[in-house]
Amino acid sequence: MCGLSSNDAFLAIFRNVNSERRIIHIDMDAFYAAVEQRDNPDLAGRPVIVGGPPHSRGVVATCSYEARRFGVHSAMASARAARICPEAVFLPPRFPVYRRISLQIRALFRRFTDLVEPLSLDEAFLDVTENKPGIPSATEVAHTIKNLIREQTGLSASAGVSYNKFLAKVASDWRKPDGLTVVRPRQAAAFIAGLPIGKFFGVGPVTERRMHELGIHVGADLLRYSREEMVRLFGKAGLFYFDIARGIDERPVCPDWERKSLGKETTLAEDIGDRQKMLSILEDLGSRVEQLMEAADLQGHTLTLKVRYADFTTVTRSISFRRPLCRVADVRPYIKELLARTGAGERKVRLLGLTFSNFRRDAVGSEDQLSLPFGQNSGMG
Ligand code: DCP
Ligand code: MG
Repeated sequence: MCGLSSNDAFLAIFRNVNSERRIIHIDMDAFYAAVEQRDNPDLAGRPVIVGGPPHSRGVVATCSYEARRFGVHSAMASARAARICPEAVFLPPRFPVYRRISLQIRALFRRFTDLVEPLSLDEAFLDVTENKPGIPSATEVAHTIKNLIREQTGLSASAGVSYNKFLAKVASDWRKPDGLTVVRPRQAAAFIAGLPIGKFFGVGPVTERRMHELGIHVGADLLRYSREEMVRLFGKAGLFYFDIARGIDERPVCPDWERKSLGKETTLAEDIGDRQKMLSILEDLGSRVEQLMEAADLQGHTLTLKVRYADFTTVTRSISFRRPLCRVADVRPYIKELLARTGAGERKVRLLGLTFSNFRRDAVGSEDQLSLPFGQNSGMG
């Protein structure tokens, strides 16, 4: 530990941070559920759950704030949600509608800047350091965008404004729904110091547990560790945590057309050796990646599987298709094939990831015809 104790030293860390940029993170409130309530006034003010039906093995995609009061949340088994909130109305998702609204709000964002990076159907980063209308205050821009979203879609969004992506994202989540939270450079140190570690970018449930075991509960606890200790404890991600604990996050807002790949990975709650289980986890990852790809209106010619074994060695396997794809239904056989080309199963696995790359940007095809793979050994091996 580097033994940081005095408050002055603590504040000094933040003094050299680059705070020139103005970043906004926008996140729609209870997105799918809010759309359902908007389109059916009978549902206003009632607990609404969008997701799989309770008698199936489905899960909650999202729920209205009325349902959240009962303890219902995303990813909860629908059966359990029905038990704790018996009067809830269950509805299946209507993706085409959500997608249309998503494009609508993205068009609004582009009135202010072309530096728009969608993270999913309902959230995006905007770099408004220089914005098209020339509004000097980023807070003002965020306020205007929230109002426009409400006027044009009838929905509410929450916004976070700060000088980097990490802080903007945490801020948008700070006072939901209909929130607007600004974290000024001067406030960042105190804000991060008190922030629960689970709210940090990239800290999933597994890392969160690990940090709790180490006695790291809030941002301030991270400051006790040197860069080297962070790397020893958390690998490459440790470097990132080291920086964001100090208010440093230089990642640029990366618009679609600059993006080279898009994917997701997940560290498993425990190492597994059962391939069937791995495939079902990859299926979930695949649906999340599919949503991100669709939100960004992207399709890829290449799919890469990442496998990290229990001993932390990592391999990737790629496959390329003639026709660009993004749907899990289309790539399911390839996922299986890619997994078969690793040692997963014989060796236990601690992390799985799926990434599309090699994008096609023009007209997204509408037929669902499966293309034949070519160059199966291309990409990383
Ligand atoms: N979603 C999903 N499965 C999850 C999480 C989210 O299908 N595990 C979908 C449904 C959400 C949408 O993505 O409506 C946006 O996700 P958010 O995490 O932003 O959740 P909400 O917008 O629903 O609520 P909040 O007001 O907390 O942002
Ligand atoms: Mg949301």
